[in-house]
Amino acid sequence: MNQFQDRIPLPPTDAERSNMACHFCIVGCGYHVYKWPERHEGGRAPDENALGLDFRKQIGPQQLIMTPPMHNVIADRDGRRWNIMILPDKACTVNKGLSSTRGGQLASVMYTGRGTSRQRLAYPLLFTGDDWVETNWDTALAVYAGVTKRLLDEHGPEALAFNAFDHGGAGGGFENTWGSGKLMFSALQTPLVRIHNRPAYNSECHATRDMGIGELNNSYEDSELADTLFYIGANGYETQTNYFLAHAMPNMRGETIAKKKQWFPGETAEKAKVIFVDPRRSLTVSIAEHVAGKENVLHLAIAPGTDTALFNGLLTYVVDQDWHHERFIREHTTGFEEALEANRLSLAECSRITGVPEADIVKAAEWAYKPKTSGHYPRTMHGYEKGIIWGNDNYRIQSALVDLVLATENVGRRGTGVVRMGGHQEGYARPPYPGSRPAIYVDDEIIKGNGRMLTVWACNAFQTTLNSEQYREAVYRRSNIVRETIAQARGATAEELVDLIYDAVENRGGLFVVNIDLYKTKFSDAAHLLLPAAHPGEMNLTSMNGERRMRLSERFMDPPGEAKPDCLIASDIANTLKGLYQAEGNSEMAERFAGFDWKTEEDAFNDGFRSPDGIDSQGGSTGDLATYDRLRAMGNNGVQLPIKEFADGQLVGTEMLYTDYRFDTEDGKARFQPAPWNGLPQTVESQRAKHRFWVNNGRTNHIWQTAYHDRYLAFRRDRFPMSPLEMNPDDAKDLGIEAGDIVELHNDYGSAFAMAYPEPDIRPGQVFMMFGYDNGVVGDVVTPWTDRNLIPYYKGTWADMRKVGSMRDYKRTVSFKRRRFDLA
Ligand SMILES: Nc1nc2c(c(=O)[nH]1)N[C@H]1C(S)=C(S)[C@@H](COP(=O)(O)OP(=O)(O)OC[C@H]3O[C@@H](n4cnc5c(=O)[nH]c(N)nc54)[C@H](O)[C@@H]3O)O[C@H]1N2
Ligand SMILES: Nc1nc2c(c(=O)[nH]1)N[C@H]1C(S)=C(S)[C@@H](COP(=O)(O)OP(=O)(O)OC[C@H]3O[C@@H](n4cnc5c(=O)[nH]c(N)nc54)[C@H](O)[C@@H]3O)O[C@H]1N2
Ligand code: SF4
Ligand SMILES: [Mo]
Repeated sequence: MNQFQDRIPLPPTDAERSNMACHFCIVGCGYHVYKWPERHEGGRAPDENALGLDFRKQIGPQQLIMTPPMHNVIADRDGRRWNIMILPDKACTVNKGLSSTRGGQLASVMYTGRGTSRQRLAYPLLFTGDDWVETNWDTALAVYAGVTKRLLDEHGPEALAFNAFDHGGAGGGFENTWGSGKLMFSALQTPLVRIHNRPAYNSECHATRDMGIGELNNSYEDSELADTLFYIGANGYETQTNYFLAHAMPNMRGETIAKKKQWFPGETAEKAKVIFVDPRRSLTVSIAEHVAGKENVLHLAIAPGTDTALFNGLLTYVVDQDWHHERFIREHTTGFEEALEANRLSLAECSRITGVPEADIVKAAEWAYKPKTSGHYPRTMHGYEKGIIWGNDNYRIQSALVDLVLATENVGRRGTGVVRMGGHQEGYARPPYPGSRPAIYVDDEIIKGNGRMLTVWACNAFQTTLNSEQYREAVYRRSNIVRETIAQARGATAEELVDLIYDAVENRGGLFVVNIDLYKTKFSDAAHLLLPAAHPGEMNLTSMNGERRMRLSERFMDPPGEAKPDCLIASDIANTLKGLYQAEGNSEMAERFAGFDWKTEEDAFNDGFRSPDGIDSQGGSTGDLATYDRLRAMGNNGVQLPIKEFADGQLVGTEMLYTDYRFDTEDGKARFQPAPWNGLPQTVESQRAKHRFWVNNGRTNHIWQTAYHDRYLAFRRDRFPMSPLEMNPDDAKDLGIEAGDIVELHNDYGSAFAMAYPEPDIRPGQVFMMFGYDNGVVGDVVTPWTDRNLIPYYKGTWADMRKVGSMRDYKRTVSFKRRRFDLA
């Protein structure tokens, strides 16, 4: 669809206005949704439009951000059509009125009932063996619950596999994690569950949690207060955009110096210094140089996967200089001496392993940890994300990083922190996972022929998992067995279909695949049943952002057709199963599926987030203080979890964790963990030894995740018709590759196709491919290696490259202009 038109109507004064936290990234920017009847509009005088602005003259710079993609005309179920406008909220402390290229198009991704938006699933779809047909919920649920029950009765829960979201924002939220979690863990009790972004049910942050430090421990404001901003494997401008623009950048410009002086009297306060640890010169590095001045930015372009060595070298140097905090270490931590002993690494060794000059390692240590002129310890905010989470041995790297942070007391003080920059918003409320740690490598089980039914819920591993070529191949092969069986069915009732499917998965190695999504996806190509879900805006949904700020995004429109919120799909499934067990007089099993009598998403919220005991929830013990009404009243600023109290009509939250030195361990002390440098894993090393290019991969500003909405938006699709692959121009020349050519990366695990995009900032022998796209999947060359807790090393694989050929259309229509902001 084309999002651009030459005029947009203004909301009239009586337009309905509701609150919405952007559904996409962790930052959760505040937006206002205006809704008013189609063919009406407000006037340009300030008392004639809902924004109260005077459009008869030029609006001031930065006074308002309003673009055509922020407007749309949507359809409700009764057929009435409405204008909607989704504008960033100036009063929201998160984004301060800013939008990003992704959140700025929220209105464009809402269901209009026309054009490409009709790609949204509106009714359950059943695959008849050769074609999809629309069906009703009764039939869909009878098939889903019927197969589930046969498997549960005759096999036990291990036959029931799930790929499931565990986050906030779209395809998540406290309501939906609770609904799906209660179904999977309390009712079905299956351990064969993997999370949307990794092949097992585990944590992205096992190490830091084991050390007593939760991963979201400060506020966005701490990036305004820090002396030094330390970005580790995080491309903040492209991936947490408005956090970077609204909080980090003002500090880089020196605009927060007065605030720092006020907060920390007597301490030296200057504009921020910025350190990046990233093998690649990212857009964020170039922007930071532009904003802060090159002399205030240090880019440590480490050799891929060598972060552990870098942190250990820094720790050793800092302790040798006596810049560590003895008193804090003594009183509030354990295990310092052992960790130091294990991690010790000389400057020379550190430099040799990481490829970073010794002088730069020393400079980083001085910027981040050397006492300031005023004698105070510097306040350094450490923000890390997928460069180390999906790095070489997640557990080891995080241990090494948190050791360094603890030694220098960069946690629990304002202006500091060691935090995930984050991916999605968070919204976790689930009963405990019934499996163990390490959990089950679910993808591997599926490849080996285990699991008989797979529910794919708001995620799409076909584009996003590791070793994805082999995974897809196994799922297609097993799914086809079921498809062929279904194709034989003539005039079969739902019950007869259940018997046929059961036979195919039980006796012939088949896999019954159900996809619960907004759209038909690449994964749906292997599915047999599709259930249509609703997303934020079409339901009320609560989530928290990267500073634990919880908001209610309000429903302002209907979902398409008969699509439903995920939590209510979960309750439908549970209630259908309960009915089946009751019908055969099995009250014990029926009881397991009790407790799903929810009418609305608010019922699910009250049952999960607000329920008092036994629940593994980010709500904590005071979650019950948060009601929908109270959250609605708190608007786009919401409340930072955990909630302290409800006083004077306000929910009172927590800005920073660990200011009281009570860490999340049994004795309340933070725990150092030994983390010696351990090289590359053998599986990865073997690819490195054989192949020419390190295949770095990750995000670009324009595209959200698997492009599930973006693929239908001409502006996005035309920008990247295929996954762009940034590569060094000399390497390109050497292989006879030009911008816009199609190339193939290949190694022992698979091959991935991409569109060449030469970029001088990419080092020779390295490439950067956009992850997760539907046209060119980098996961096809990612090895199956994981760390001890089954966390993948998505960023670490090597491959050879071949030119497939030239693509006339790409060359004609795609801009290959540099995406970096160059300083002359
Ligand atoms: N090589 C490589 N692989 C990676 C990564 C990497 O850096 N490199 N990163 C990993 C990371 S961090 C992530 S998060 C994953 C992302 O991997 P996925 O989670 O698989 O990708 P998404 O596009 O977020 O999938 C969301 C799906 O849910 C649907 N959806 C959206 N909203 C709703 C809703 O409200 N309800 C329902 N039922 N469906 C909805 C969308 O249409 C889409 O199909 O990829 C991981 N894989
Ligand atoms: N525009 C946009 N924003 C997004 C998303 C999106 O799809 N699009 N997705 C959201 C999600 S779910 C997530 S998880 C976040 C991810 O946010 P980020 O982690 O910031 O994004 P990535 O691009 O995956 O990876 C970050 C950086 O890791 C670097 N890297 C690779 N290998 C190494 C290494 O060995 N060491 C170090 N130190 N760095 C390395 C890469 O060069 C890259 O610049 O983004 C969120 N925001
Ligand atoms: S920065 Fe993230 S949350 Fe904010 S508007 Fe952009 S995508 Fe949405
Ligand atoms: Mo993510």
